[in-house]
Amino acid sequence: MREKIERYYSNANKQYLEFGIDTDKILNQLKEIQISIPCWQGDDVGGFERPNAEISGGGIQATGNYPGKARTISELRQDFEKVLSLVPGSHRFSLHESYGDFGGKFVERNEVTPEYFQSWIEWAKDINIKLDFNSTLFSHPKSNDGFTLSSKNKEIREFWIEHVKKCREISAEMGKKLGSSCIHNLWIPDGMKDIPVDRSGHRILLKKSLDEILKKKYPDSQMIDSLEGKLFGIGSEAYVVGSHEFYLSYAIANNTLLTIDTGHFHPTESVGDKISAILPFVKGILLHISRGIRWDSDHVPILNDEIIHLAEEIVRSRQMERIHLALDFFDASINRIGAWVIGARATQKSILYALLQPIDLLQEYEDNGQYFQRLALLEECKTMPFGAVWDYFCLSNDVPIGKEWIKEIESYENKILNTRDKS
Ligand code: RNT
Ligand code: ZN
Repeated sequence: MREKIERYYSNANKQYLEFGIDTDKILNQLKEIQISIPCWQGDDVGGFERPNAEISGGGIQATGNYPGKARTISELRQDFEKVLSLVPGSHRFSLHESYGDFGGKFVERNEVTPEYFQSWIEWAKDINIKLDFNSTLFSHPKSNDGFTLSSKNKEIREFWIEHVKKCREISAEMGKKLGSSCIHNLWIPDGMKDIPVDRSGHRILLKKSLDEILKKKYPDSQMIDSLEGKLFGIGSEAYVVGSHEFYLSYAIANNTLLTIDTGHFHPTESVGDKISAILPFVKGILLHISRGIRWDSDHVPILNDEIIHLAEEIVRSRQMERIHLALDFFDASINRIGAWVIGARATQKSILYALLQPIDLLQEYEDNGQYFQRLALLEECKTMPFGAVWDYFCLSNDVPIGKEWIKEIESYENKILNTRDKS
């Protein structure tokens, strides 16, 4: 097997060299690109705040009831370690606040401290990964009326302001302890089902809350803030306070990152096109790579046209260090470890696909007005031996090649996941 993959790769390498592309160099580059993988794919966004916690409210929804979901912190860690063994390269784990190690007691969201995340930091050190973090402003009675940081009720607003302040402190602790800046992402569910008359009031309150939250500065080496807008959610169809325009403006004015979730736009909008429009104005972009079907359905990303276009724009920006790759999906209808791996590998494949294009020549054609040549070359890229390069990448990073990893997941399901529902 190894010998065959190496032979195919060596041929592919020659073919790409004729295109002016050095695949060895590209694979070294790909190896360094970290993807922040969401903890919440492992348990349908349940978390460990209460026993058998389930996602509720907030306009997001995990559908499906495939057996074997992680019920405890140790099961979630075990599952994620399996994922890491099947995804080439070294990656990050993105935690929500509701996944703290609360030791069986209930810790209110405004009282959470870094101590509840020490065991996560230790685990991350042990397995040599980095962490990212997310405030959790859904699945809570204080967000049930549809508003959090933009609530007209001062007590509710202050409760959530305190929560996010605490989460930033936790993020800084993670970044400091692990020696890698932790991105703190903030998404809030605030919005209305039907047409509001006071759109502005909530937005002014949200701005004030954010100003208050961001007063405390942390060094970039510890944590960086990112803000995530969206178009609509279940129950917030008519009005979302933290819309794309709101956060785009806020991020530019306040030097934060902007989160772009690929499921948070109208289905006909091109998210790839947004990269070059936004990047010159913001500190950086955090991508939540997801696959929406008809709506923000959070399906597992696959190697489709949208993700390829996005990857091409990331690579062509030539500023990849300012674009942070993260995934955001939660599919409860298929094997959850399999979902994680498909999404992570598809994202890596899309970046590899984009890196393997002769950008300089394509650019030259474009600058010369040689549009036929540009289109023809882009078409030729599609039938280059991309798969042989991907397989070799897997081989040289000690993860299963081709479809081999499907068997690994099947056996993990038989040995581990299938025992969970019985115990
Ligand atoms: C919701 C946002 C948000 C969540 C996670 C669980 O629409 O996309 O990023 O998916 O925080
Ligand atoms: Zn998201």
